[in-house]
Amino acid sequence: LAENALTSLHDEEYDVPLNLQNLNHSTMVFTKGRTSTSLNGHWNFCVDLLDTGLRQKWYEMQPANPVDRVEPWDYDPYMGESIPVPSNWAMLKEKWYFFEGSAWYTKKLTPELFKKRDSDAESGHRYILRIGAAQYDCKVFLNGKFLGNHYGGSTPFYVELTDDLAEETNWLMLCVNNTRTLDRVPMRNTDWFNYGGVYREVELFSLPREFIRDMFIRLSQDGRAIEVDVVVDRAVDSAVDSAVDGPSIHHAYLEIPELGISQKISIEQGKGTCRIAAEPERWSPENPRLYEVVLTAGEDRITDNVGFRSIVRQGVDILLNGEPIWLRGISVHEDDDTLGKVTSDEDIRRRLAHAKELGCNFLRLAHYPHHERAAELADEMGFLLWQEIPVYWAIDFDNHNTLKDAKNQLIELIKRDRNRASVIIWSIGNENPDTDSRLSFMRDLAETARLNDPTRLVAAACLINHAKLKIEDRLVDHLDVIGINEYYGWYDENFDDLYAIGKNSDPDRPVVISETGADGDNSSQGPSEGLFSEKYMADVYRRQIDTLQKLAYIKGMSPWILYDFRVERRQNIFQRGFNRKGLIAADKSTKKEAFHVLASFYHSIKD
Ligand code: GCB
Repeated sequence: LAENALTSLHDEEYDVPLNLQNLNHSTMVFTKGRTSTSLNGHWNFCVDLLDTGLRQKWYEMQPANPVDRVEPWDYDPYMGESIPVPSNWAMLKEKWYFFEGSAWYTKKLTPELFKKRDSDAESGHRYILRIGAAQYDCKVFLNGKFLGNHYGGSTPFYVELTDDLAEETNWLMLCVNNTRTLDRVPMRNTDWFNYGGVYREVELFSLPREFIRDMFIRLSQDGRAIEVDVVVDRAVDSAVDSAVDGPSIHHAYLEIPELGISQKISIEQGKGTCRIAAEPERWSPENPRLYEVVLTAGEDRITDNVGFRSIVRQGVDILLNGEPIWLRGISVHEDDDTLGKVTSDEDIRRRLAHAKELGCNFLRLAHYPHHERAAELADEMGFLLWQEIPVYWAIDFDNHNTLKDAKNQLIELIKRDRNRASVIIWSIGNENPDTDSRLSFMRDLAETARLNDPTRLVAAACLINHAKLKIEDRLVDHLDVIGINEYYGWYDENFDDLYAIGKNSDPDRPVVISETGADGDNSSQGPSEGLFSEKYMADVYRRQIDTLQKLAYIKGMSPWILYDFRVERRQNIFQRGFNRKGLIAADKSTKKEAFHVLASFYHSIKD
């Protein structure tokens, strides 16, 4: 009740025209490969536990005319403390470690940022702000005007600044709120840390008046052609548009030089679609072949590096380029001992290098969309990916706003990464109770995934009926791949049960063990044997491998997890604020015994 009251306070009492998910997937812009101006770096910052800023309208306070103040504000967004962006505030100061609430970010945008450059389009400019990720609700204000808000902590969002830019200095403000509420996705209870803040890059894009908003390119289902969908956006109702009365775009041109493709695509009412006969070399983990793709439309031009491959489910098999594949995987969180959820190419490359050392061809990026560089680097280095949205445990399946939020996060993830050959699975949930409302909620998500991307497999971490000792979940009928999280040897001690489940279940589609594992504290404080010891953990891995490899319908596994990761809820003497199921400690270098157990299994089945 208290939580709901707080939500409605946000909407009504603060008098901000809050438009839930105003900045949703429909505002997305294709930005990969484009040049941008970075707005990373220092931003003025202030935590605001009581949401005073929304009540006092700090965003309306302009530095140019401070005399307009009717009363003193309790904070001055143009002075005071600053923090780096991207960052998570929990990692910056001890007093912010557990802070949950709103925080204000203010950045001065100098006129040079908007000066016309030689390379710029002739027809005018549109300025698009891209925020890589902000946990969880982000309200965007420019020069005191509310431009929209975004829900969802791990997907990028875009806001057009063009019409609201001042001639001289502009002030950009963000109000980011990471409060966990029952209606959010995820809700309150998660097994990872609630890192608040703007923790991925902030960029400004200068685009021509008509620009390419989206491109979806893939191998056709029959494998004989390349298919592409294009969306071109035209400035509507903007000052730029009324000033320049140019024609709208009727054609786009696709080039894939290495395949000799140069194709004209008709655009009608901003949309075009095309099938081009082609025989590209297939992308696979062994041969991660990427082709440069160039799309031009009017004065706009985008490029991408794309791999072409097929992925289908046939009976209990997963076929990559027509061949059955076994997924030698590992689960990973986006978590760093000192940086929180801030990630970098170096961090992702280290993760993939460790996965390679394990003998993996597959990673489960749990439990929310990771940085887009993860899929780009997996494309380059040859890994298959399971990507997911945080429909985690018991979220509010009866709430239509929760569904709206989950669907939006799913579409934003799919639209961001659907040109990545590495991504083979969209996962729509993790260990959710089998209720009627959950079934209809998740059926809707499965349909949404297929509608936005008919070329990949849909999965979820499903349920085991522990009384009947078999896989049993009504959601299974709506999936291509059944994920199973099981912790025999850890939460469930009796290993014979795992064997019984294996025998009692007769799934008609592939099963991937999306999680299994055990905690192992390998520090000097860790026990030498029994629960929480490295030795016990390694034993669990041995027994798991021994049991699972006998089940023919299991087509892969992604044990939990590559690195120890931070979480508020685990505070026993061996955990000390971390989930210690990592094969490698939180320092991302000290390997535990179980690492070598899994590596020797994966290397033994590799060929
Ligand atoms: C699970 C969850 C995962 C937890 C893990 C654990 O089943 O999906 O988020 O971290 O178990 O360690 O308990």
